This record gives sequence, C-alpha cells and structure tokens, in this order.
Amino acid sequence: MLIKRRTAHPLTEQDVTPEAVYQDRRLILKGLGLGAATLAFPTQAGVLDLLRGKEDAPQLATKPLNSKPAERPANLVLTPEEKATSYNNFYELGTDKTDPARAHYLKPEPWTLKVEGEVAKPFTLDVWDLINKTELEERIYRLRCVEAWSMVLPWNGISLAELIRRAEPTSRAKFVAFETLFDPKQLPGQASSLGGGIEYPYVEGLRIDEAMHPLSFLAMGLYGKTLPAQNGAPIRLVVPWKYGFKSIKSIVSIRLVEEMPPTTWNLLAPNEYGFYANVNPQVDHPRWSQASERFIGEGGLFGAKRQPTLMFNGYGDEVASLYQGMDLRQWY
Ligand SMILES: Nc1nc2c(c(=O)[nH]1)N[C@H]1C(S)=C(S)[C@@H](COP(=O)(O)O)O[C@H]1N2
Ligand SMILES: [Mo]
Repeated sequence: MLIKRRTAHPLTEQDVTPEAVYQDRRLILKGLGLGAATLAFPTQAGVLDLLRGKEDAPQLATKPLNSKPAERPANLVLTPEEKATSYNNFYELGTDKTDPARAHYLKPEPWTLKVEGEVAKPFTLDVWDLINKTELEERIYRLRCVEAWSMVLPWNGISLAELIRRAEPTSRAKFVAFETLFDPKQLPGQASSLGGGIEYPYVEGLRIDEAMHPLSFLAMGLYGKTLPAQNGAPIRLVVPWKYGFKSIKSIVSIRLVEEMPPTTWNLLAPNEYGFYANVNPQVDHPRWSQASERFIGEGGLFGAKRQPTLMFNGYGDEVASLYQGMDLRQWY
C-alpha cells in the first residue's frame, strides 16, 4: 500500500481531490480508449443537466418523528441542519456535493428491508410501520468523511443490534452485508456516468461484533424528522467510528454471512479503501493526510474550522477493544 509522507504544512481544501473528480478522471481516461477524435465529452455539468429535468418536482417532505431526545454533549457543536441536508455524498443521486439535495427521484414510501442469510428467523420489515410504531432514540454522533471533512449530526433510529437479534443469527454468522436499493429510475446515477464509475448497488459490510456494538445505529431520522432523500431515506446505517462511506444509505437488505462481504469503495480502489475503514489520524490516505479535518459548522463551507482528527473518530474508549492485536496499518 502507498503511504504518503505527511507534509509539514496543513492541508487546504484544494489538496484533497474530491473522490468524484478523481473517479471521473479515471472514467474519462477509460472512455478515451474508445477513440478520442470522434467523441465529444459532455462536461460534468452537462451530464448532470441531461439527467435532471425533474428539477421543479417538490422535494420529499419530511415528517416529525417520535424520538427520545439525547443529552446534548457539552464538547460537540451540531452542524446546522441546512448544511447536513445540502452538502452530501450519495453518488446514486449525483457526485457533486449539492446534487443529492436537488434530485427528487427517490420514493422512500413504501419501503421494505430484509434481514436474512445465516439466521434462524429471517424477516421482511415494513420500514414505515416501524417508524410509525416505535419510539426512536436520538444519537448525536460525529461523522468523519474519508475526504477529510466532518460534521456532528443528531440521528433518530434504533440500534442495529436490536434488529439483528430479532432474526436470531446462527453460529455461522461472522459478518453482516448491507445493500442499497437498486433502481436506476429512483437512483439515476446507477444507470449513468453520473454515478462516479461505481458498480451498483452500493454494498457495505461489518464484522458481526462491530454490527452488534451498541454504537452501530440504523437511522430513520435526522434532526427529529424522517430522513430526507439525500441523507439516505428512509433507513440507513450510521457507524460513527468509521469513515462515512461505511454508513450506507437507503438500504433494502441486511444479510448475515460467513465470509467477509465485498464493499463498494474497496472494490473500486482497494489500495485506498479497506474493509475496516476505521477513522485513524495516523494512517494517511495514499493521496492526502488524515491527521486533521475541516469541520462543517456555522459559517461558510470553505471558512470551516480545521481540527485534529481523533483516533476512532473519538470513540476509542468504546471500540478500541474490537481491534486488539490487529495491525491497523494493515487492516485499514
Ligand atoms: N448508497 C450510498 N451510501 C452512501 C454514500 C453513497 O454514495 N451511496 N456515500 C457515503 C459517504 S462517502 C458519506 S461521507 C456518507 C454521507 O452521509 P450524509 O450525506 O448523510 O452526511 O454517506 C455514505 N453512504
Ligand atoms: Mo465520505
């Protein structure tokens, strides 16, 4: 694996190429092989314009939720709601940060989620039935994207362990595999270069002990309301000690499995993104430092405050024991 030497000066926003731009370049290079002389490449903006066209459709309405409020942690400042819902990574809805909030294709109601695989009692969950009948819990978590920006977000949902336990995993269940909805009509990036060159559906995975850890969360709400499409409506994973790409959105399947399942970013660039993806300021991304992050709070996006990144994103006391004896440089 390539490990970049840490530079003496702190990173600026320009030092980190957003994943989308990097992956687009890879795609364009691939495309050029087909004959550069005859192909006119639409610009990124041009492709987006072609694929939109429903721009005036109303944005998904969110509804207030029944959720027990969490205590406000004294050391954390919440990211303003309008930033949490307008600066997103959800490549199925476009690779620019502002694309997902402007795409109005996803129809999250009704929605079913399967819990299956190595379990005694597989079941299919009516997600809206769960939302309507459950008093959800609020969790205020740090979110650290692998691109070196971060937020603090108030999620509403249930612990992942609670749902998995209901299915009664067998002794062969060693990992948990998650899958996002596959429907290019609702998630247009799945049918075009708008999706950043990823093979869809987006898939993710956890080791069973990570999945059963009390911090692992299934969010059905944000800021006390049902999830907006751009944040992964109607149900998504939140694993706060791992890079944001592990927190897979709009899931339709949770499968208990025996072997380590494939994961989307690892498939795309295995030397850059591992299966574990624990936040670790000491292990740089091959193309940038992970020692610090741009916290998105009040104020302009690019004036955002740079702060040190914490081991396991600040959740080390709770989760470090899961990785005892593992070399975290090897298992990045
Ligand atoms: N299906 C799917 N899930 C996804 C992504 C995605 O592109 N597709 N992006 C991931 C990344 S990189 C991050 S940082 C978080 C962002 O979550 P947020 O937009 O709610 O802040 O979602 C993750 N889940
Ligand atoms: Mo991310």
